[in-house]
Amino acid sequence: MATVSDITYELLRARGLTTIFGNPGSNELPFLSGMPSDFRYVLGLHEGAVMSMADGYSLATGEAVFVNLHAASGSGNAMGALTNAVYSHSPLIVTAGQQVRSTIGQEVMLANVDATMLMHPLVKWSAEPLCAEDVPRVISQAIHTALLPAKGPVYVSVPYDDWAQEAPDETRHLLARTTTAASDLSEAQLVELVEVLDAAVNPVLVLGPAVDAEHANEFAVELSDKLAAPVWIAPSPSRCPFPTRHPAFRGVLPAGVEQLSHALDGHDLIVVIGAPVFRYHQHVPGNYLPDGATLIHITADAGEAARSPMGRAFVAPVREALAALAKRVSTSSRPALEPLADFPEPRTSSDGLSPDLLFATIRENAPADTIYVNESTSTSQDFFAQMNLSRQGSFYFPASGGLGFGLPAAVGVALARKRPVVGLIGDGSANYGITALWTAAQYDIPVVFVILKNGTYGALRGFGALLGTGETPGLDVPGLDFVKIAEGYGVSATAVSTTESFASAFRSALNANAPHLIEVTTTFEQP
Ligand code: TZD
Ligand code: CA
Repeated sequence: MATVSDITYELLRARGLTTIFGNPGSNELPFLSGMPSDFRYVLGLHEGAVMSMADGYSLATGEAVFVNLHAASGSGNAMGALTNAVYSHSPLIVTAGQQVRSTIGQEVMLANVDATMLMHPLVKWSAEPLCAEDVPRVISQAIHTALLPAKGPVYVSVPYDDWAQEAPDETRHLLARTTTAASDLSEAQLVELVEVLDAAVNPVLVLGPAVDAEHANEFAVELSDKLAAPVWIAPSPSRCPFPTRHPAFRGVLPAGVEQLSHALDGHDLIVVIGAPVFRYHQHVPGNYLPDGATLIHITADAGEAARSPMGRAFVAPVREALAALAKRVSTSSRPALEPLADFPEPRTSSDGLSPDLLFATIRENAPADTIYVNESTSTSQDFFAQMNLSRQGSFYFPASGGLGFGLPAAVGVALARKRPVVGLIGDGSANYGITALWTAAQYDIPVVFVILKNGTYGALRGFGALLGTGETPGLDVPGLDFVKIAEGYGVSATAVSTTESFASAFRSALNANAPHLIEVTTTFEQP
């Protein structure tokens, strides 16, 4: 007779979940001891890094990923990173080992007290099976729940002694189960949307991460071409949904109410696709919409639609909606948009590389299919102004703004994809996920980590200036030597401070086929 462990592993194999990201403790040993040899266990040294590596892997593959953490303490360590997975709709099956069933009530060491409540505010669903026999079904439910729209992380706590119990034969039905969802825009909705788009005098598209996640980038280009409509990326982007050198590309919308509606001034129709409306950041009150504008919102996430403060929302799969709209709208008689001007001339300085000079140098030296995982918070505008991102899946940024994503997510992305991966990580951000360097070294994962060393939490200085909070404690991060830190974790590293030395270190790192870290002295520019 098969055990709960046997059936669970069969189930994970049937769902393609054979790469497991984890950090173990005593509670997880019975699960780990049953792991078949065709599974790959990727060890992370801190649960925040484990979660972000898994997130990166899921973002790059578009698939569910299984995560195994230790009890409440390990789960707690992962929760900051989990906030990013929530807003990027990553279907992570987060599991944690629980103590022996009969002893949990005594609160023995490492019992996960009230386990289902722990991640409850963040995940789509959390559970602890009511008996051992139900463990495989609960894990099956977790996988299907994570993957049904809108996708997102789930949490399951499994007691120590459940894995060795016998699984009832009927459990085998789980192996062949599938769940699919269908809820395309109706014919009537499509007709109405096409009418609105065709009638607009000066429409604008605002695209979000779901366009990239659903591989709908080309439909977005087709729609903007037919409408001769400019395209903005929705504020605080976690992915790049549109080619940044296309004539229609206008940049990333600012994340303040006032500035955002100002940027959209003059448009009578604003069509937001695959993004929340809107993910503001700096609180600068103002009018939500420019005068005379109507907003249409298309998203697969009903919660996202419901919580918006304005607009008419259509809850539907983004890829299908974009494809249908691109096909059906009339080709506009407005003139085609002019090609973009050349890249802006980068600033130069004797104190180090300006961020835009760094990005220009990266653009000139990296292969066109490079994937950038960015966690350099004060330099986003320079990044989008200087980079030529043209392919699906070329850019990732922490979706909730929780730092500690970038460095480990770059490792997860590189594990999942054959394309070159460059992590652009601030000298502040790097510290929250630094232990992923060890995983990159041990598993020989070829990421080029570029640490932008400006000595400060630059974005917070930018906020301070914008919001008028003046000089505050806790904003500088001097005294960090990332070459030594990287070498301590087993990753070779170089420190540079000129364009030429950066370009040469960067080129050899790209060719190394092994992880390498480049610490580059950068200037701080007020964002
Ligand atoms: N802690 C966590 C987990 N997430 C956060 N977002 C912050 C703290 C606050 N924070 C920001 O929002 S940006 C930032 C902090 C500390 C500065 C990051 O500094 P950096 O990049 O060196 O990585 P810049 O370019 O110098 O801003
Ligand atoms: Ca910094």
